[in-house]
Amino acid sequence: ATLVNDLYCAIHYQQFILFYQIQVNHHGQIVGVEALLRWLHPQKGMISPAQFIPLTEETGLIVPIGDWVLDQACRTLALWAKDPATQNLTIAVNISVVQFNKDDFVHKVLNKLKHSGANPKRLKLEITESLLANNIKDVKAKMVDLQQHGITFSIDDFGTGYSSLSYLKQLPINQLKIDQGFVRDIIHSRNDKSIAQAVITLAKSMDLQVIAEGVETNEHRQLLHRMGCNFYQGYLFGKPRKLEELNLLNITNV
Ligand code: G
Ligand code: G
Ligand code: MN
Ligand code: NA
Repeated sequence: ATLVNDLYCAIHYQQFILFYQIQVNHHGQIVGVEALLRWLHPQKGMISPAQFIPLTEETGLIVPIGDWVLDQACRTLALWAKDPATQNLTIAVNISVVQFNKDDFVHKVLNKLKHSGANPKRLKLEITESLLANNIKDVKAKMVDLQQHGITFSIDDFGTGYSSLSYLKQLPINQLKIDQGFVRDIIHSRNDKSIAQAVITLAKSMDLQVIAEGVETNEHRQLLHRMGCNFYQGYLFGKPRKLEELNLLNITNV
């Protein structure tokens, strides 16, 4: 059987798992998590979304799969709302362009929040610049609608896309995510450091939050902190894990 055929059955057979990776502030306190999809294939084992998301976008399967991800995230938020230790944490969910561009996307998200009882303010949607490459009017209308209900937006892989920067002032964006491709060699690469600094400066001057991903070492973290970055995500703080295996206690300064 091909991977596509297997994908059609994967939801029904409950082969998807949602992992969560923590995000911390400059004190090392957990502020939220990013939800990261995993596929536990019966023969091939754990498959990364990088290997199957493109296929789901071509086939439209990303829509039911994305629905499942949002349902899980909303359920977790509703659960966390009951505990003072977790009630302020956000969950960031990756949203594919295909998913966002569906006419009923806004309606669906709002319904899922309502149905689960999750606080919209704790849901963050991670979108990429590719979404902003066209039909900006339509995208803006949807984002504004969601934002007015309390949902926030983060631009994932910022700086790796092709879109113009002018959208930043037109859209209700809350956060820029520095791509891990700029963080990996930031200690030794002047170019990567310059780009990361430009993103941080841009974010600050526009009153946006900025988070660095792929933070693997203390050197990464300390340099980014000196550069003005206030939020971090990466293996230094924790790998993506199942909900049950997440350690949501504060991470002390490592
Ligand atoms: O966790 P990992 O590094 O394997 O993720 C690889 C890529 O898959 C990342 O770029 C991430 O944005 C994407 N991804 C992870 N989970 C989801 C999801 O639920 N929906 C979509 N559309 N993309 C996801
Ligand atoms: O593109 P996006 O940011 O949505 O995906 C994040 C991806 O990066 C996930 O697949 C996650 O597993 C991976 N990731 C998270 N932290 C680190 C890290 O510190 N180092 C590396 N190499 N990958 C990471
Ligand atoms: Mn992401
Ligand atoms: Na990214």
